[in-house]
Amino acid sequence: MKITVLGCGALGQLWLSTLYQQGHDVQGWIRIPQPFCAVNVIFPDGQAFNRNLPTNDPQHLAESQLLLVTLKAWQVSSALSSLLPLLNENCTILLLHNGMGTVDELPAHRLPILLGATTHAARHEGNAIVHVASGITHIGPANARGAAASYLADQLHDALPDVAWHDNILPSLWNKLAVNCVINPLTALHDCTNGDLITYGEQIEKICSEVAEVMAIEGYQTHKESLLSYVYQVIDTTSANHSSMLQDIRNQRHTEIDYITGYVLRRGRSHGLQLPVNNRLFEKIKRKENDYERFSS
Ligand code: KPL
Repeated sequence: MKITVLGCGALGQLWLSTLYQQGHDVQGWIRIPQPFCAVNVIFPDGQAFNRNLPTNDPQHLAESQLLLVTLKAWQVSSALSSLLPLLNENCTILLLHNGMGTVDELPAHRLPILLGATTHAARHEGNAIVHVASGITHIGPANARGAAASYLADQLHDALPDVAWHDNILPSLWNKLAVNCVINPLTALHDCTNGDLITYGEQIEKICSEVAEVMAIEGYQTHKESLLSYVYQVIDTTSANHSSMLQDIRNQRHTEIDYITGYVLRRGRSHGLQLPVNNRLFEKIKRKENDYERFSS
């Protein structure tokens, strides 16, 4: 299959390497074009993939059957707006990022779109990407044409298992959103690993309780207890991780808070809900972000 991976960060390189190894015709797409993308991944079993893969070939993009978007949530709509006119009408777009709400920002189009959430963890170490934890990628349709693209779950599963297809992907995305509402801002504010969060039980419970309230009013069957149990499971399996938001704050990069806690606050507000605990976390992260962005612009 011809595939373009938009974004060649840790997750992008993980997918590029595994799809290439599976025999797919892959290229990367990066903001500042370069002749190739150096993909250097070390897998959990110690095996390494180290190869230069092609990038930014417009012909390859036009013929791609899948555009796999691994950008940060806040980069998605502007990057995709310029690429949408270059894609063929059967190209499926899969958005894989933390948070929700990007699909509502895209310009009108008729392409099949899938949304996904992954629990694979990969991070930069020197020049390499280390695939630190295997996980599950949940995918499903964001529009009617996306519903016909379930065959992609098998292709992606063969490259980087596990991949699970959901006819209704939204409950999985909300569960992952709850995890990110807890782990990302708390680790960024306390400058700690995911595992260190077990000492913040009271705050974790309040965050989950507010997210569960929004989910319930949006029509999802959920309880604070089930969100809590999922959050603690992820804290446990990723205990040594430095969350993506902690890394963003440490490196003075823009964070995904607008699409994580910000998305929950927007949905809550539309139902007249006050979410004081999540609101405070949102403001604190925005303040940190503004402190360094003020000086860089
Ligand atoms: O998605 C993550 C992130 O860091 O962004 C979690 C699941 C919290 C793992 O660190």
